[in-house]
Amino acid sequence: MAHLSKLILLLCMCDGGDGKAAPSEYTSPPWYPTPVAGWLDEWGEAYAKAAKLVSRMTLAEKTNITSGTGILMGRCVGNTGSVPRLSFPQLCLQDSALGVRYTDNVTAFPPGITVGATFNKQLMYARGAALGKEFRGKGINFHLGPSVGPLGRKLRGGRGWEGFGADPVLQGVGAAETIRGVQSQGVIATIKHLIGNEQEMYRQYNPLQPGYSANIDDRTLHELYLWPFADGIHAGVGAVMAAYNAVNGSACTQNSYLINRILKDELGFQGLIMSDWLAQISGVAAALAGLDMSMPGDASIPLIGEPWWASHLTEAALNDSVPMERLNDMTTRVVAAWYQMNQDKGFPEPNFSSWTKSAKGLLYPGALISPSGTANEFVNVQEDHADVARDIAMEAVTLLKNEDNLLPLDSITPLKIFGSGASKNPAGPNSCPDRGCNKGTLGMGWGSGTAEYPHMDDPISAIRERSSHVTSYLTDIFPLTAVAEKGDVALVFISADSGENYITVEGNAGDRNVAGLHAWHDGDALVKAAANKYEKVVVIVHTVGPILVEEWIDLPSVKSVLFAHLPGQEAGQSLAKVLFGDESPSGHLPYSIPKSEDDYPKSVGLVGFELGQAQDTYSEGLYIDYRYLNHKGIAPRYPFGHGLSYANFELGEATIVAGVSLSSAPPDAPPRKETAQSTYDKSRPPASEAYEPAGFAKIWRYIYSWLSRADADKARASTSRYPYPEGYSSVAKTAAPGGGGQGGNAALWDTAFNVSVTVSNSGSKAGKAVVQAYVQFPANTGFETAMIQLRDFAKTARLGAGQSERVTVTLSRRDVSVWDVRQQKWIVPAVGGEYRVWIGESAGRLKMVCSSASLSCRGGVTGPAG
Ligand SMILES: *[C@@H]1O[C@H](CO)[C@@H](O)[C@H](O)[C@H]1NC(C)=O
Ligand SMILES: *[C@@H]1O[C@H](CO)[C@@H](O)[C@H](O)[C@H]1NC(C)=O
Ligand SMILES: *[C@@H]1O[C@H](CO)[C@@H](O)[C@H](O)[C@H]1NC(C)=O
Ligand SMILES: *[C@@H]1O[C@H](CO)[C@@H](O)[C@H](O)[C@H]1NC(C)=O
Ligand SMILES: *[C@@H]1O[C@H](CO)[C@@H](O)[C@H](O)[C@H]1NC(C)=O
Ligand SMILES: CC(=O)N[C@H]1CO[C@H](CO)[C@@H](O)[C@@H]1O
Repeated sequence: MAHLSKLILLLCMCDGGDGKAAPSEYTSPPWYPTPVAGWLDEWGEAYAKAAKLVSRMTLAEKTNITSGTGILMGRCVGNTGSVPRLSFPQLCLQDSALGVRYTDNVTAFPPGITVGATFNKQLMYARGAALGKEFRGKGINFHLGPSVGPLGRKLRGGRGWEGFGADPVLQGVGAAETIRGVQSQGVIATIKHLIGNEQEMYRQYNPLQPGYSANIDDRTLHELYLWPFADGIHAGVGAVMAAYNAVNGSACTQNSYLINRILKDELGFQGLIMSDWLAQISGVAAALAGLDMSMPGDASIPLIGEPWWASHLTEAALNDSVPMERLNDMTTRVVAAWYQMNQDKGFPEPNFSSWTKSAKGLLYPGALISPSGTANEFVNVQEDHADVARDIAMEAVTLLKNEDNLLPLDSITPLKIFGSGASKNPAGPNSCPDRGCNKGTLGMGWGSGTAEYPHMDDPISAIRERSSHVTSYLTDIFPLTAVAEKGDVALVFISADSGENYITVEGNAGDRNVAGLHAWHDGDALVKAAANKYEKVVVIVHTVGPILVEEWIDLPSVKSVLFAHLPGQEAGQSLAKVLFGDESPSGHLPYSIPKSEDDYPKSVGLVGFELGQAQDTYSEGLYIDYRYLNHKGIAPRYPFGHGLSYANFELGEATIVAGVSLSSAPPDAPPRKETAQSTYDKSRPPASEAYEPAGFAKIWRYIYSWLSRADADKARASTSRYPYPEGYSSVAKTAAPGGGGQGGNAALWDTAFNVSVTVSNSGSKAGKAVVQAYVQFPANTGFETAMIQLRDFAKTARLGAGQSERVTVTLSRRDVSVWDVRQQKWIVPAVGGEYRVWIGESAGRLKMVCSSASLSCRGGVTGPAG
């Protein structure tokens, strides 16, 4: 969601975006009609109930619930219309992926990137469940998260921190666990942004320029960017959000191939897809292309009461432009998602307002004249969720370097603390709207992916509790007054921030366009100055993503480096527990740290700055992050997955067992079952179903689905034919070969191989170990693949000295497959060929390998990337 002041300036071109065309090899073929949902068993009951209810709805009732009522026209950032006659309520949609946005008494959890760095599936789920409880407690039907797009292809991309890391499996596991957690509370999760939203600048359509086009080939789409969406759908996610940008030249909100064919047919998505806020650029075309919900309801110019849908969709159905089958399907998808999460059984109504902090306020701030009433009930939904937030922030702390075992610290060593990031923003942690500044401890990036901090537990307070010998210099310029005593340890806090495009912070319009990959506020100079004066320096980094550390990482006094990522509200104790050794660090990098930005190809840099549609062509294909560096033989400073511990872990006996017997393609999916929607009357309804009731007291500029009697009659009598897009058809297509279940062919999730390994702690301090499993495909299969690819991971319990645990990681059929563009299926490129499963603690440090051919494992090896 973007910010109002900027949105108001966004008048749309609304033509599907013909700017400078995408390279001719990148096109999105037309794909119509939208598959009618309800054929999968997991959703069967919800569809049966939904069909029963929707079959009783009038036309204006149906179009009321697939559109928002307009921005600022209700308590939430998105509010749908309702069907009062049948007791179907308005639905509330609310940001963000890390906590309930725009309200109080909630938890500001760490964002996705920090969650990814824990490599802990239980914590991923626990955060999802806690989020679900808080959203439910505030009366929110749709949680607008998790975010897995951006995937993290661009190191400078502004919103990568909202997702779990620069790898499809880490993103996919993070998304699936979050979704299961959120939906366990009866709240509909919304996986976003479909797809290719890898940078912030030039993402939106505006009068001068269409949003950029992400030009992605089919195999790269499937193996990297679509992968976590498939996992989310496999986990049963109820909603998807379409991105602002285009793919292959066609806007994501109306790309029929992307929505109808890939999302709904191949991935078997049974929920609903909504637009990002004001991302929709057409009415009929978007409906035909498969969009199901218009958010927040306004057309391109908000706040004038003009919708793309609602009354206009009613009109489009009456004049026969949008077939009733499509309209019924969108409505049914919304109602089915509501039943699927049991929201028909006592779901609370919203009890907060996004638009005021006061108890009373305008009910419809977007209206010129709005009634006032209760706005906030201040329901406290935090429970003990600060514990989950703190555990995540702590388990994410990633120790990159620890020479001479400088860490952990004791309580008597004199500490000198540098950097404004050690303490909270003096003006208050929420003083900048949507966290649009980098002042004080950086707990999250900026934009719509934020929440208000209920408090900020800052590092300096937590450190002072542990040590009586603390001197602090909380500035980013090294103070001339800094004193040095014998035995001093200097702790230097530096940071790097980014966020969403509608706010520019220190010249950065979302992406790190000015700051590059260096620490902000000249953090490099601060570290160097401290390293010059003190013999023992610990660098603590709060960051949205990779930063360059080359200027100081090899300085002899820089002994220890900790990445605390973005800790959310619990930044202090989580760090102190690691610094002072109550817990060993157990975080691992969710991306690689390169030595230079030039180590990556130009294609993953920011694009735009030109007339016409900016073209973002994924010419690096399957090679991003460690996949690229390995492919080119470039050593990173720290590899993906790297993270040290105070404990010392060793891998013991390992075994590999085969699961299902593999065949080239997975077994064909069974034919689709009949959907409950097949009972619908598909004929065009009478105009009377759209008539606005006499005497209804309308709120000015609110979006309604009714038409005046005259307009309804006129639309119903229209005989002109809609100029359907090329390739349009209303005849159902045969099912995509790659489909079958939720997320694709159900057999893709069968176990191909399990690897079990014993991890033991041979050190003297307790800690948790992370086991990472990377697959290496057989050579010469006809499919080039990345040297190694993360496929699964596991984290042990806290192992004391001498303790061990046996962990199992799983490779599914999909994990040993490639996407075959010609067959449009995942295929195992070499059935019976030798797959190697590398086990270790980072992509660069692999200590054991198992072979699928000999079904045996060996230790004492060096990984393929050295
Ligand atoms: C985009 O174009 C590429 C190259 O032709 C094609 O492989 C891919 O399927 C297209 N994707 C979409 C979503 O249209
Ligand atoms: C549409 O929703 C609004 C807001 O909830 C409600 O006032 C109106 O009655 C609904 N219209 C229909 C046709 O039910
Ligand atoms: C607010 O949420 C609480 C807890 O979920 C619920 O019991 C209550 O009904 C809600 N308040 C309002 C005014 O809807
Ligand atoms: C029917 O109504 C819709 C919505 O106003 C409009 O976009 C479309 O062009 C109309 N179709 C025809 C054939 O006039
Ligand atoms: C693989 O491991 C999982 C998780 O431990 C287990 O549920 C499954 O049964 C195992 N499958 C095989 C073939 O060993
Ligand atoms: C427990 C708690 O944090 N309550 C707060 C809820 O929100 C109101 C309004 O902001 C505060 O006054 C309460 O202190």
